[in-house]
Amino acid sequence: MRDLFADDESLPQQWQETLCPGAMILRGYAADMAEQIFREIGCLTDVSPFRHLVTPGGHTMSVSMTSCGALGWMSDELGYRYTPVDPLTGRPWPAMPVFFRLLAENAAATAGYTGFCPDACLVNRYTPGSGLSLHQDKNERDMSQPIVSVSLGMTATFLFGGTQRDAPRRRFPLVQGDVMVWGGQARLNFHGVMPLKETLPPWPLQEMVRYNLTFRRVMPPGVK
Ligand code: MD6
Ligand code: FE
Repeated sequence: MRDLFADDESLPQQWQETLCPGAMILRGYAADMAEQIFREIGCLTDVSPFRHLVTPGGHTMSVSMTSCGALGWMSDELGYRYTPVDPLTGRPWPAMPVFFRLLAENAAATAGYTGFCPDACLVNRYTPGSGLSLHQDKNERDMSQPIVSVSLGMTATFLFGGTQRDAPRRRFPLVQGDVMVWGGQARLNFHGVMPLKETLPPWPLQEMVRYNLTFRRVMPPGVK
């Protein structure tokens, strides 16, 4: 669907692109929130800084990560999991900014998933050469909920596959402000991010970096 106000150039362009049943990209959805999101990332990384995690296989990830919310995602020799405490600081992860939660909840509802209430937000930071190999997001206990993913900073190429690792993959550019929502029958699709290329960072960034926020519901409602 093309933007309702497409003839008004003062408004950001927004439209929806369906990747497959259950998954869509809301193009430009968060474009006018970029500055506010960068400010929030600055605040939360003062508490829980970006760090390069090690996979269970012993490989250091090229993307650096942190989290906010009741639960944060981590990885080490013992496996992938969510924890209430940041292992780097020994303190709880910073709270999820209310503005982040509302952005995720509204984007999910726009894509047809009402009542999304994330308890974890993983923040990824890419620099040129950083990428994410093909994976499934399956550490969440509540698979009935979608994932909401917000792209900021430099454009990346997203790889979107099927439920089997060797299924064909399609490539989608993700630019600053694009929000991806996926769930339902696409919830366990394999996906990844191609190594970031050196390009011009979008306003207001001064450095070659891409950020991605992924909001998840890890625990079923009522489970502590
Ligand atoms: C990224 N995103 O875009 C990495 N996972 O930086 C993900 O791995 C991802 O965007 C699940 C759902 C949406 C995503
Ligand atoms: Fe993922």
